[in-house]
Amino acid sequence: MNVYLDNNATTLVDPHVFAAMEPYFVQKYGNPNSLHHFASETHPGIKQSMQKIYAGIHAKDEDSVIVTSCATESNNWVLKSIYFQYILTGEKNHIIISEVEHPSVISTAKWIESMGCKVTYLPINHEGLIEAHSVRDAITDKTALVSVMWANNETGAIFPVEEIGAICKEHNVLFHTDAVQAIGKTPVDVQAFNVDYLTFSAHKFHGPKGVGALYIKKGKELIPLLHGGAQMAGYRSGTLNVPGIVGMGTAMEQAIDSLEFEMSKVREMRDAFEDELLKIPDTFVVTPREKRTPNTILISFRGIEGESMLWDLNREGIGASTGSACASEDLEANSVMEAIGAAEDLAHTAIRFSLSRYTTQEELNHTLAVVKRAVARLREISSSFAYAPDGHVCGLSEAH
Ligand code: C6P
Repeated sequence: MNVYLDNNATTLVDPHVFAAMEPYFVQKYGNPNSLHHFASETHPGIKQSMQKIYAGIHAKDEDSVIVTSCATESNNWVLKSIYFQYILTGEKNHIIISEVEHPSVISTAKWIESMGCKVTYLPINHEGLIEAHSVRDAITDKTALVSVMWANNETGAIFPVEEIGAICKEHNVLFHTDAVQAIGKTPVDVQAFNVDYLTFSAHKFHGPKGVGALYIKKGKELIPLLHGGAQMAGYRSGTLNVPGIVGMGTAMEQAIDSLEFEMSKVREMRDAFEDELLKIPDTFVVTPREKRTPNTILISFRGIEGESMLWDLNREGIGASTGSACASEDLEANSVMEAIGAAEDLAHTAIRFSLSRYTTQEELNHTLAVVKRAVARLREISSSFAYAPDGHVCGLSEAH
């Protein structure tokens, strides 16, 4: 049986999304900026899809939603534009991010830092959460931007975006949030949460890869990074990815329609699965489940290298991860586990299971059986841990 439990890395394209996109590859393939009917027949699809995207995040008509190639591009754009607009000009000298942002934010912040900007990296607490007061404490009159993700991709922890938005508004500081892991899993409302910039990628909510967006609140304009044909109101040049836009719009509509299901049924299945996993001795989950997106579990199995567990799972058809897909080849400890100060051995034992609305109970039953077998096998041969006489796992030094 094949079981896909890596939905925080990417998702299956919803069949409705696929069907909506198809005509824009083979029939309505004109360049929307051309002056003939091949172009104009793409316009209604683009317009309707953009309306669905605006509605999905509660953007106002006067705000901008700029289609990009992915969240990585959107995140780079916000931070680099802020650098050019406020830091390079000497108006401000400081930005604030969390220490568990996606690499597309952290690496860009480090680049800005290398150019002379001060960067504050907000810590997470023992539950893997950012505390809103830490944002208030870090803001100075030279702070240009706060960038804190809506939900963490490793733990699913939902950060206090509403409070952070209010703090930024109060201090007149721009607020960006990376909502890649939030769309379709928790309500996202840029107006209610005082968001100035918001990032997402369609492939995380059953849309196609290679298309994402950046929301820009009216009056909080950024400078374009891609110059050329002045598409997207001059914000981002390049021929529009029409099938991608239609796919993202349809995926957004489906995600909003499925939000209730995700927050009830998927959560219920996740919780029951997690309860069973936690019955295995010496297992740990960092963030309390009510403070997480409904689909995510980051769990540590003491004594078992995450990569070894993945190998056993993969052999039985199950796809999971040790954390972020883009960090999975470096064999480093899980970054969130490190950030909460977990001991090195525990930090290497994290496995991320991320469900979707397509996950079935049968798949979870199969996964549970495989995990139990894998834990028994791998703990038997673990070099760092041994079984104590009562059957529990303990450090070798305790066992001897
Ligand atoms: N996280 C994960 O396994 P792109 O690749 O540009 O579509 O999305 C980047 C990105 C940005 N922000 C967050 C919070 C993300 O989770 C991701 C992608 C994947 O966790 C791949 S590293």
